[in-house]
Amino acid sequence: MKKLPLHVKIMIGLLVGVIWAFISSALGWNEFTTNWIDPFGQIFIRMLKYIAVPLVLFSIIGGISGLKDLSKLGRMGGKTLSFYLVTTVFAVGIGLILVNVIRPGDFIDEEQRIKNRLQYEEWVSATDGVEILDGKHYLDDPKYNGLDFRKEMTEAEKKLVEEKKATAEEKKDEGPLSFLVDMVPENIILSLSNDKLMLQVIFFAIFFGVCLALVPDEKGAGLKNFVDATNEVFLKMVDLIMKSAPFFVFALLAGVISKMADTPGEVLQIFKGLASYSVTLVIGLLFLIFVFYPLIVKGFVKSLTYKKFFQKISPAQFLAFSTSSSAATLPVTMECVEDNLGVSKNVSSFVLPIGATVNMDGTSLYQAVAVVFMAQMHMVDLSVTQQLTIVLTATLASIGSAAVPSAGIVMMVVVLQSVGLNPAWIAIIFPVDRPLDMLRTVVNVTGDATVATLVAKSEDELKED
Ligand code: DAS
Repeated sequence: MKKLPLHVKIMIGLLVGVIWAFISSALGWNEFTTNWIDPFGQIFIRMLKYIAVPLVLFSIIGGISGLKDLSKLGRMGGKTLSFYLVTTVFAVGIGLILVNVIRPGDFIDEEQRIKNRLQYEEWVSATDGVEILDGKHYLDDPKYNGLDFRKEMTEAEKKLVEEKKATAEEKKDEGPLSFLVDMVPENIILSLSNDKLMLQVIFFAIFFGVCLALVPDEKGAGLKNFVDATNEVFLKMVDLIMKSAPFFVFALLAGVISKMADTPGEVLQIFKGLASYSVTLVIGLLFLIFVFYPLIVKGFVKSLTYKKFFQKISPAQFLAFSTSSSAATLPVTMECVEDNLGVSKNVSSFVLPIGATVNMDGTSLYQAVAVVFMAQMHMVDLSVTQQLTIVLTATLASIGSAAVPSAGIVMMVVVLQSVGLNPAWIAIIFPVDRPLDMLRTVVNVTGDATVATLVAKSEDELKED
Protein backbone atom coordinates (compact mmCIF):
# COMPACT_ATOMS: atom_id res chain seq x y z
CA MET A 1 0.00 0.00 0.00
CA LYS A 2 2.92 2.36 0.83
CA LYS A 3 4.30 2.60 -2.70
CA LEU A 4 0.92 3.06 -4.47
CA PRO A 5 0.46 6.54 -6.00
CA LEU A 6 -1.87 8.79 -3.97
CA HIS A 7 -4.67 8.84 -6.52
CA VAL A 8 -4.76 5.05 -6.57
CA LYS A 9 -5.01 5.06 -2.77
CA ILE A 10 -7.86 7.60 -2.99
CA MET A 11 -9.64 5.38 -5.51
CA ILE A 12 -9.23 2.44 -3.10
CA GLY A 13 -10.60 4.58 -0.26
CA LEU A 14 -13.60 5.45 -2.40
CA LEU A 15 -14.14 1.84 -3.44
CA VAL A 16 -14.11 0.72 0.19
CA GLY A 17 -16.53 3.57 0.94
CA VAL A 18 -18.91 2.36 -1.79
CA ILE A 19 -18.71 -1.24 -0.61
CA TRP A 20 -19.32 -0.11 2.97
CA ALA A 21 -22.32 1.96 1.83
CA PHE A 22 -23.84 -1.11 0.16
CA ILE A 23 -23.15 -3.37 3.18
CA SER A 24 -24.28 -0.76 5.68
CA SER A 25 -27.55 -0.12 3.84
CA ALA A 26 -28.15 -3.86 3.32
CA LEU A 27 -27.47 -4.84 6.95
CA GLY A 28 -29.10 -1.81 8.58
CA TRP A 29 -25.82 -0.40 9.94
CA ASN A 30 -26.52 3.13 8.70
CA GLU A 31 -26.98 4.48 12.24
CA PHE A 32 -23.52 3.19 13.20
CA THR A 33 -22.04 4.64 10.01
CA THR A 34 -23.64 8.02 10.67
CA ASN A 35 -22.48 8.13 14.30
CA TRP A 36 -18.98 6.62 14.08
CA ILE A 37 -17.73 6.99 10.49
CA ASP A 38 -19.42 10.07 9.05
CA PRO A 39 -17.84 12.47 11.65
CA PHE A 40 -14.43 11.84 10.06
CA GLY A 41 -15.92 12.85 6.74
CA GLN A 42 -17.22 16.05 8.38
CA ILE A 43 -13.73 16.73 9.76
CA PHE A 44 -12.33 16.39 6.20
CA ILE A 45 -14.86 18.89 4.85
CA ARG A 46 -14.08 21.35 7.68
CA MET A 47 -10.35 21.12 7.03
CA LEU A 48 -10.94 21.83 3.33
CA LYS A 49 -13.22 24.73 4.27
CA TYR A 50 -10.78 26.41 6.62
CA ILE A 51 -7.92 26.02 4.13
CA ALA A 52 -9.88 27.47 1.22
CA VAL A 53 -9.85 31.06 2.48
CA PRO A 54 -6.15 31.48 3.39
CA LEU A 55 -5.10 29.45 0.34
CA VAL A 56 -6.97 31.82 -1.95
CA LEU A 57 -5.64 34.82 -0.05
CA PHE A 58 -1.95 33.91 -0.23
CA SER A 59 -1.95 32.24 -3.64
CA ILE A 60 -3.47 35.30 -5.35
CA ILE A 61 -1.33 37.82 -3.39
CA GLY A 62 1.77 35.72 -4.14
CA GLY A 63 0.89 35.33 -7.83
CA ILE A 64 0.19 39.02 -8.46
CA SER A 65 2.88 40.56 -6.21
CA GLY A 66 5.45 38.25 -7.81
CA LEU A 67 5.05 40.05 -11.13
CA LYS A 68 8.38 41.72 -11.85
CA ASP A 69 7.69 44.52 -14.25
CA LEU A 70 4.46 46.33 -13.41
CA SER A 71 4.52 48.53 -16.49
CA LYS A 72 4.12 45.28 -18.42
CA LEU A 73 1.36 44.43 -15.95
CA GLY A 74 -0.56 47.37 -17.34
CA ARG A 75 -0.91 46.61 -21.04
CA MET A 76 -0.15 42.89 -21.25
CA GLY A 77 -1.68 42.24 -17.84
CA GLY A 78 -4.89 43.92 -18.87
CA LYS A 79 -5.10 41.80 -22.04
CA THR A 80 -4.13 38.61 -20.23
CA LEU A 81 -6.61 38.99 -17.38
CA SER A 82 -9.43 40.02 -19.76
CA PHE A 83 -8.84 36.98 -22.00
CA TYR A 84 -8.68 34.76 -18.89
CA LEU A 85 -11.88 36.24 -17.49
CA VAL A 86 -13.79 35.96 -20.81
CA THR A 87 -12.78 32.33 -21.39
CA THR A 88 -13.62 31.38 -17.79
CA VAL A 89 -17.04 33.03 -17.84
CA PHE A 90 -17.70 31.38 -21.21
CA ALA A 91 -16.71 27.99 -19.75
CA VAL A 92 -19.10 28.46 -16.82
CA GLY A 93 -21.83 29.49 -19.28
CA ILE A 94 -21.28 26.35 -21.36
CA GLY A 95 -21.45 24.29 -18.18
CA LEU A 96 -24.70 25.89 -17.05
CA ILE A 97 -26.34 25.42 -20.48
CA LEU A 98 -25.35 21.74 -20.60
CA VAL A 99 -26.41 20.92 -17.03
CA ASN A 100 -29.74 22.74 -17.43
CA VAL A 101 -30.48 21.08 -20.78
CA ILE A 102 -29.35 17.53 -19.94
CA ARG A 103 -30.50 17.79 -16.28
CA PRO A 104 -28.34 14.84 -15.06
CA GLY A 105 -29.85 15.09 -11.58
CA ASP A 106 -33.22 13.99 -12.96
CA PHE A 107 -31.77 10.63 -14.00
CA ILE A 108 -32.18 9.64 -10.35
CA ASP A 109 -35.65 8.26 -9.51
CA GLU A 110 -38.06 10.87 -8.24
CA GLU A 111 -38.66 8.92 -5.00
CA GLN A 112 -34.93 9.13 -4.20
CA ARG A 113 -34.84 12.81 -5.14
CA ILE A 114 -37.76 13.57 -2.84
CA LYS A 115 -35.93 11.74 -0.05
CA ASN A 116 -32.82 13.81 -0.82
CA ARG A 117 -34.97 16.94 -0.81
CA LEU A 118 -36.37 16.21 2.64
CA GLN A 119 -32.81 15.76 3.89
CA TYR A 120 -31.90 19.10 2.34
CA GLU A 121 -34.78 20.72 4.22
CA GLU A 122 -33.66 19.07 7.46
CA TRP A 123 -30.13 20.39 6.83
CA VAL A 124 -31.42 23.90 6.15
CA SER A 125 -33.64 23.91 9.23
CA ALA A 126 -30.86 22.45 11.40
CA THR A 127 -28.06 24.72 10.18
CA ASP A 128 -29.94 27.95 9.77
CA GLY A 129 -32.87 27.29 12.06
CA VAL A 130 -34.93 28.30 9.05
CA GLU A 131 -38.57 27.39 9.54
CA ILE A 132 -39.93 24.71 7.30
CA LEU A 133 -43.25 25.36 8.92
CA ASP A 134 -46.21 27.34 7.54
CA GLY A 135 -47.72 23.92 7.23
CA LYS A 136 -45.90 22.88 4.07
CA HIS A 137 -42.55 21.75 2.80
CA TYR A 138 -40.51 23.87 0.47
CA LEU A 139 -41.85 21.86 -2.46
CA ASP A 140 -44.80 24.16 -2.68
CA ASP A 141 -45.38 23.13 -6.23
CA PRO A 142 -48.56 21.47 -7.55
CA LYS A 143 -46.55 19.09 -9.74
CA TYR A 144 -45.48 17.16 -6.62
CA ASN A 145 -49.03 16.69 -5.34
CA GLY A 146 -49.64 13.54 -7.33
CA LEU A 147 -46.70 11.84 -5.68
CA ASP A 148 -48.52 11.60 -2.36
CA PHE A 149 -45.97 14.18 -1.25
CA ARG A 150 -47.58 15.94 1.68
CA LYS A 151 -48.05 19.62 1.05
CA GLU A 152 -49.73 20.10 4.41
CA MET A 153 -47.85 18.69 7.35
CA THR A 154 -49.72 16.34 9.67
CA GLU A 155 -49.97 17.36 13.34
CA ALA A 156 -47.30 14.78 14.19
CA GLU A 157 -44.91 16.25 11.62
CA LYS A 158 -45.56 19.78 12.86
CA LYS A 159 -44.71 18.62 16.38
CA LEU A 160 -41.51 16.94 15.10
CA VAL A 161 -40.43 20.06 13.25
CA GLU A 162 -41.25 22.15 16.34
CA GLU A 163 -38.95 19.95 18.42
CA LYS A 164 -36.30 20.08 15.72
CA LYS A 165 -36.50 23.85 15.46
CA ALA A 166 -36.28 24.19 19.25
CA THR A 167 -33.23 21.94 19.41
CA ALA A 168 -31.54 23.01 16.16
CA GLU A 169 -28.36 23.61 18.15
CA GLU A 170 -28.55 20.27 19.99
CA LYS A 171 -29.18 18.61 16.63
CA LYS A 172 -25.71 19.72 15.58
CA ASP A 173 -24.39 18.13 18.79
CA GLU A 174 -25.95 14.80 17.93
CA GLY A 175 -23.56 11.86 17.56
CA PRO A 176 -20.92 10.67 20.01
CA LEU A 177 -17.99 12.16 18.05
CA SER A 178 -19.49 15.57 17.42
CA PHE A 179 -17.06 17.07 19.98
CA LEU A 180 -14.27 15.90 17.68
CA VAL A 181 -15.85 17.54 14.63
CA ASP A 182 -16.44 20.83 16.46
CA MET A 183 -12.74 20.98 17.39
CA VAL A 184 -11.86 21.69 13.77
CA PRO A 185 -12.46 25.37 12.93
CA GLU A 186 -14.31 26.25 9.77
CA ASN A 187 -12.86 29.73 9.38
CA ILE A 188 -9.55 30.24 11.18
CA ILE A 189 -8.95 33.69 9.75
CA LEU A 190 -12.35 35.32 10.01
CA SER A 191 -15.14 34.28 12.30
CA LEU A 192 -17.56 35.42 9.62
CA SER A 193 -19.06 32.54 7.72
CA ASN A 194 -21.17 34.60 5.39
CA ASP A 195 -21.25 33.53 1.76
CA LYS A 196 -19.77 36.82 0.59
CA LEU A 197 -16.61 35.91 2.48
CA MET A 198 -14.77 34.43 -0.50
CA LEU A 199 -15.65 37.28 -2.82
CA GLN A 200 -14.35 39.77 -0.25
CA VAL A 201 -11.16 37.78 0.24
CA ILE A 202 -10.44 37.58 -3.49
CA PHE A 203 -11.12 41.29 -3.97
CA PHE A 204 -8.80 42.11 -1.08
CA ALA A 205 -6.13 39.67 -2.30
CA ILE A 206 -6.01 41.16 -5.81
CA PHE A 207 -5.86 44.71 -4.47
CA PHE A 208 -3.24 43.82 -1.84
CA GLY A 209 -1.17 41.90 -4.42
CA VAL A 210 -1.08 44.80 -6.88
CA CYS A 211 -0.11 47.24 -4.09
CA LEU A 212 2.55 44.90 -2.78
CA ALA A 213 3.96 44.66 -6.33
CA LEU A 214 4.03 48.47 -6.44
CA VAL A 215 5.99 48.75 -3.18
CA PRO A 216 9.75 49.10 -3.84
CA ASP A 217 11.61 45.84 -3.31
CA GLU A 218 13.71 47.06 -0.40
CA LYS A 219 10.48 47.64 1.52
CA GLY A 220 8.29 44.85 0.20
CA ALA A 221 10.77 41.97 -0.10
CA GLY A 222 10.23 40.73 3.44
CA LEU A 223 6.45 40.62 3.08
CA LYS A 224 6.68 39.00 -0.37
CA ASN A 225 8.84 36.25 1.12
CA PHE A 226 6.39 35.89 3.99
CA VAL A 227 3.45 35.60 1.54
CA ASP A 228 5.27 33.05 -0.63
CA ALA A 229 6.32 31.03 2.43
CA THR A 230 2.79 31.09 3.87
CA ASN A 231 1.37 30.05 0.52
CA GLU A 232 3.76 27.10 0.56
CA VAL A 233 2.56 26.20 4.07
CA PHE A 234 -1.07 26.09 3.00
CA LEU A 235 -0.19 24.13 -0.15
CA LYS A 236 1.66 21.71 2.16
CA MET A 237 -1.54 21.49 4.26
CA VAL A 238 -3.54 20.59 1.14
CA ASP A 239 -0.83 18.08 0.29
CA LEU A 240 -0.93 16.47 3.77
CA ILE A 241 -4.72 16.47 3.92
CA MET A 242 -4.85 14.87 0.47
CA LYS A 243 -2.26 12.29 1.68
CA SER A 244 -4.78 11.19 4.34
CA ALA A 245 -7.59 11.57 1.80
CA PRO A 246 -7.93 7.81 1.21
CA PHE A 247 -9.27 7.40 4.77
CA PHE A 248 -11.24 10.63 4.80
CA VAL A 249 -12.95 10.03 1.45
CA PHE A 250 -13.94 6.56 2.66
CA ALA A 251 -15.57 8.12 5.75
CA LEU A 252 -17.08 10.97 3.76
CA LEU A 253 -18.55 8.77 1.05
CA ALA A 254 -19.80 6.06 3.42
CA GLY A 255 -21.32 8.72 5.66
CA VAL A 256 -23.06 10.74 2.98
CA ILE A 257 -24.43 7.74 1.08
CA SER A 258 -25.61 5.94 4.23
CA LYS A 259 -27.58 9.09 5.09
CA MET A 260 -29.11 9.25 1.63
CA ALA A 261 -29.73 5.57 0.89
CA ASP A 262 -31.38 2.97 3.12
CA THR A 263 -31.17 0.12 0.66
CA PRO A 264 -28.60 -1.09 -1.90
CA GLY A 265 -31.13 -0.18 -4.60
CA GLU A 266 -31.06 3.43 -3.45
CA VAL A 267 -27.25 3.41 -3.44
CA LEU A 268 -27.44 2.31 -7.07
CA GLN A 269 -29.71 5.28 -7.79
CA ILE A 270 -27.01 7.67 -6.61
CA PHE A 271 -24.43 6.05 -8.86
CA LYS A 272 -26.83 6.29 -11.78
CA GLY A 273 -26.89 10.04 -11.16
CA LEU A 274 -23.08 10.16 -11.00
CA ALA A 275 -22.88 8.52 -14.44
CA SER A 276 -25.18 11.15 -15.99
CA TYR A 277 -23.26 13.93 -14.22
CA SER A 278 -19.92 12.60 -15.54
CA VAL A 279 -21.24 12.37 -19.11
CA THR A 280 -22.56 15.95 -18.92
CA LEU A 281 -19.24 17.23 -17.61
CA VAL A 282 -17.12 15.32 -20.14
CA ILE A 283 -19.22 16.71 -23.02
CA GLY A 284 -18.54 20.25 -21.76
CA LEU A 285 -14.81 19.69 -21.24
CA LEU A 286 -14.33 18.03 -24.64
CA PHE A 287 -16.25 20.88 -26.30
CA LEU A 288 -13.80 23.39 -24.79
CA ILE A 289 -10.74 21.36 -25.85
CA PHE A 290 -11.80 20.38 -29.36
CA VAL A 291 -14.10 23.23 -30.44
CA PHE A 292 -13.86 26.38 -28.31
CA TYR A 293 -10.08 26.84 -28.02
CA PRO A 294 -9.11 25.79 -31.60
CA LEU A 295 -11.80 28.12 -32.95
CA ILE A 296 -10.43 31.07 -30.97
CA VAL A 297 -6.83 30.34 -32.00
CA LYS A 298 -7.87 29.91 -35.65
CA GLY A 299 -9.70 33.23 -35.48
CA PHE A 300 -6.62 35.12 -34.30
CA VAL A 301 -3.79 33.15 -35.93
CA LYS A 302 -4.73 32.16 -39.50
CA SER A 303 -1.57 30.07 -39.98
CA LEU A 304 -2.25 27.82 -37.01
CA THR A 305 -4.38 24.99 -38.41
CA TYR A 306 -6.52 22.80 -36.16
CA LYS A 307 -4.13 19.83 -36.54
CA LYS A 308 -1.00 21.91 -35.91
CA PHE A 309 -2.50 23.41 -32.75
CA PHE A 310 -2.95 19.97 -31.16
CA GLN A 311 0.36 18.61 -32.38
CA LYS A 312 2.13 21.55 -30.75
CA ILE A 313 0.45 21.47 -27.32
CA SER A 314 -0.30 17.74 -26.97
CA PRO A 315 2.79 17.02 -24.78
CA ALA A 316 1.48 19.50 -22.21
CA GLN A 317 -2.05 18.11 -22.51
CA PHE A 318 -0.89 14.52 -21.92
CA LEU A 319 1.16 15.57 -18.91
CA ALA A 320 -1.79 17.56 -17.52
CA PHE A 321 -3.99 14.47 -17.96
CA SER A 322 -1.59 12.21 -16.11
CA THR A 323 -0.61 14.61 -13.30
CA SER A 324 -3.96 16.39 -12.75
CA SER A 325 -1.83 19.39 -11.88
CA SER A 326 -1.47 22.59 -13.93
CA ALA A 327 1.48 23.59 -11.73
CA ALA A 328 3.37 20.36 -12.42
CA THR A 329 2.63 20.76 -16.13
CA LEU A 330 3.66 24.44 -16.27
CA PRO A 331 7.29 23.86 -17.40
CA VAL A 332 6.10 21.69 -20.31
CA THR A 333 3.29 24.13 -21.14
CA MET A 334 5.88 26.90 -21.40
CA GLU A 335 8.13 24.75 -23.59
CA CYS A 336 5.26 23.83 -25.95
CA VAL A 337 4.03 27.42 -26.13
CA GLU A 338 7.50 28.87 -26.77
CA ASP A 339 9.17 26.19 -28.91
CA ASN A 340 6.13 24.88 -30.80
CA LEU A 341 3.57 27.69 -30.91
CA GLY A 342 6.23 30.39 -31.32
CA VAL A 343 5.20 32.59 -28.41
CA SER A 344 8.05 34.79 -27.16
CA LYS A 345 9.59 33.99 -23.75
CA ASN A 346 8.71 37.51 -22.72
CA VAL A 347 4.99 36.76 -23.11
CA SER A 348 4.93 33.12 -22.00
CA SER A 349 6.90 33.77 -18.79
CA PHE A 350 4.30 36.39 -17.87
CA VAL A 351 1.02 34.86 -19.08
CA LEU A 352 1.47 31.17 -18.22
CA PRO A 353 2.46 31.32 -14.52
CA ILE A 354 -0.52 33.57 -13.86
CA GLY A 355 -2.71 31.29 -15.96
CA ALA A 356 -1.68 28.20 -14.02
CA THR A 357 -2.83 29.97 -10.86
CA VAL A 358 -5.88 31.94 -11.87
CA ASN A 359 -7.11 30.61 -15.20
CA MET A 360 -8.91 27.31 -14.75
CA ASP A 361 -11.67 27.12 -17.34
CA GLY A 362 -12.10 23.36 -16.89
CA THR A 363 -12.47 23.79 -13.16
CA SER A 364 -15.01 26.59 -13.47
CA LEU A 365 -17.14 24.59 -15.93
CA TYR A 366 -16.89 21.59 -13.58
CA GLN A 367 -17.95 23.58 -10.53
CA ALA A 368 -21.00 24.97 -12.36
CA VAL A 369 -22.09 21.54 -13.66
CA ALA A 370 -21.49 19.77 -10.33
CA VAL A 371 -23.34 22.33 -8.18
CA VAL A 372 -26.42 22.41 -10.42
CA PHE A 373 -26.38 18.60 -10.70
CA MET A 374 -26.34 18.24 -6.90
CA ALA A 375 -29.16 20.78 -6.60
CA GLN A 376 -31.20 18.84 -9.18
CA MET A 377 -30.73 15.53 -7.36
CA HIS A 378 -32.07 17.21 -4.21
CA MET A 379 -35.00 18.79 -6.08
CA VAL A 380 -33.63 22.26 -5.43
CA ASP A 381 -34.53 24.43 -8.40
CA LEU A 382 -31.91 27.16 -8.59
CA SER A 383 -33.30 30.51 -9.74
CA VAL A 384 -31.68 32.50 -12.56
CA THR A 385 -30.19 34.81 -9.91
CA GLN A 386 -28.68 31.83 -8.13
CA GLN A 387 -27.28 30.48 -11.40
CA LEU A 388 -25.74 33.89 -12.13
CA THR A 389 -24.28 33.77 -8.63
CA ILE A 390 -22.73 30.47 -9.66
CA VAL A 391 -21.18 32.17 -12.71
CA LEU A 392 -19.54 34.66 -10.36
CA THR A 393 -18.52 32.28 -7.58
CA ALA A 394 -17.37 29.48 -9.94
CA THR A 395 -15.25 32.03 -11.81
CA LEU A 396 -13.79 33.36 -8.56
CA ALA A 397 -13.46 29.89 -7.02
CA SER A 398 -11.53 28.71 -10.07
CA ILE A 399 -9.28 31.79 -9.72
CA GLY A 400 -8.74 30.81 -6.10
CA SER A 401 -8.19 27.12 -6.84
CA ALA A 402 -4.57 26.05 -6.46
CA ALA A 403 -3.00 24.32 -9.46
CA VAL A 404 -2.76 20.98 -7.69
CA PRO A 405 -4.80 17.76 -7.89
CA SER A 406 -8.34 17.95 -6.49
CA ALA A 407 -8.05 21.73 -5.91
CA GLY A 408 -11.30 22.22 -7.81
CA ILE A 409 -13.35 20.15 -5.39
CA VAL A 410 -11.85 21.99 -2.42
CA MET A 411 -13.17 25.28 -3.79
CA MET A 412 -16.53 23.74 -4.68
CA VAL A 413 -17.44 24.22 -1.03
CA VAL A 414 -17.47 27.98 -1.69
CA VAL A 415 -19.77 27.70 -4.72
CA LEU A 416 -22.21 25.40 -2.87
CA GLN A 417 -22.36 27.81 0.09
CA SER A 418 -22.91 30.79 -2.23
CA VAL A 419 -26.29 29.36 -3.27
CA GLY A 420 -27.26 28.01 0.18
CA LEU A 421 -26.50 24.34 -0.54
CA ASN A 422 -24.85 21.81 1.74
CA PRO A 423 -21.02 21.84 1.35
CA ALA A 424 -20.87 18.18 2.46
CA TRP A 425 -22.51 17.27 -0.84
CA ILE A 426 -19.06 17.35 -2.47
CA ALA A 427 -18.81 13.81 -1.08
CA ILE A 428 -21.45 12.70 -3.57
CA ILE A 429 -19.27 13.52 -6.58
CA PHE A 430 -16.00 12.42 -4.94
CA PRO A 431 -16.13 8.87 -6.40
CA VAL A 432 -15.76 10.19 -9.94
CA ASP A 433 -13.70 13.29 -9.17
CA ARG A 434 -10.21 12.01 -9.82
CA PRO A 435 -10.64 10.90 -13.47
CA LEU A 436 -12.64 14.07 -14.19
CA ASP A 437 -9.86 16.14 -12.55
CA MET A 438 -7.44 14.74 -15.13
CA LEU A 439 -9.63 15.97 -18.00
CA ARG A 440 -10.40 19.38 -16.49
CA THR A 441 -6.67 19.96 -15.95
CA VAL A 442 -6.14 19.36 -19.68
CA VAL A 443 -8.75 22.07 -20.30
CA ASN A 444 -7.03 24.42 -17.84
CA VAL A 445 -3.67 23.99 -19.55
CA THR A 446 -5.13 24.28 -23.06
CA GLY A 447 -6.89 27.49 -22.02
CA ASP A 448 -3.62 28.95 -20.71
CA ALA A 449 -1.77 28.05 -23.95
CA THR A 450 -4.58 29.56 -26.04
CA VAL A 451 -4.50 32.89 -24.18
CA ALA A 452 -0.68 33.02 -24.34
CA THR A 453 -0.93 32.64 -28.13
CA LEU A 454 -3.54 35.39 -28.41
CA VAL A 455 -1.58 37.81 -26.22
CA ALA A 456 1.63 37.11 -28.16
CA LYS A 457 -0.18 37.70 -31.45
CA SER A 458 -1.63 40.99 -30.19
CA GLU A 459 1.81 42.07 -28.91
CA ASP A 460 3.37 41.07 -32.23
CA GLU A 461 5.54 38.56 -30.35
CA LEU A 462 4.36 35.40 -32.09
CA LYS A 463 6.74 33.58 -34.50
CA GLU A 464 4.42 31.94 -37.04
CA ASP A 465 5.78 29.12 -39.18
N1 DAS B 1 -6.22 19.78 -10.78
C1 DAS B 1 -6.42 21.23 -10.95
C2 DAS B 1 -5.34 21.79 -11.86
O1 DAS B 1 -4.19 21.54 -11.60
C3 DAS B 1 -7.79 21.50 -11.51
C4 DAS B 1 -8.87 21.10 -10.54
O2 DAS B 1 -8.61 20.53 -9.47
O3 DAS B 1 -10.03 21.38 -10.87
O4 DAS B 1 -5.69 22.52 -12.83
